[in-house]
Amino acid sequence: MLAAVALGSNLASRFGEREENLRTAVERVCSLGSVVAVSSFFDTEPVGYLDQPRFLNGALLLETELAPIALLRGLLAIEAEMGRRRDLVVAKGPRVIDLDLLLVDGVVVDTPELMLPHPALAERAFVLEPLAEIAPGWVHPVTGRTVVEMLAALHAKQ
Ligand code: PH2
Ligand code: MG
Ligand code: MG
Repeated sequence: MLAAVALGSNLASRFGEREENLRTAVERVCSLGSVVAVSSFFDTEPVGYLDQPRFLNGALLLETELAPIALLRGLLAIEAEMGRRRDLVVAKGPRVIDLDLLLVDGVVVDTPELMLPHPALAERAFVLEPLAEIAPGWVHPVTGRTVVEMLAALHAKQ
């Protein structure tokens, strides 16, 4: 199955600055399947919780045999191994690495542990912009909109 994953970082870590964090995460995601595309990395203004450093955001496409829930757990394990702490910090606050599962083929899931497509996908330019580079025509299985259409709709709103 093909999956789309968002990457974000706005803190330095033992791996280096934000860019090294994203590159390290991409390398580690290779253990979950085959990474078939990686976007450029975009320097972005923090959204939501504003009092934090700027983010570096990107996206990748992963061809994987893992079921969506196993893939999610694999991504969370990589975040934890890279030093992401969920216990000490504010929600939506600064992080060494954030790996969000955005889309898996035509899969729609709505459980407490996993929602697919990612519920905030259509609202986040910092996710749609990099995704539009590597999967412009990927269709949201609920709204029927492509990534490029979602991005255009978001820009039209702002
Ligand atoms: N992630 C958040 C909250 N705000 N802003 C930007 N620019 N990029 C992010 O990845 C981001 C954010 C929570 O996941
Ligand atoms: Mg996350
Ligand atoms: Mg996130």
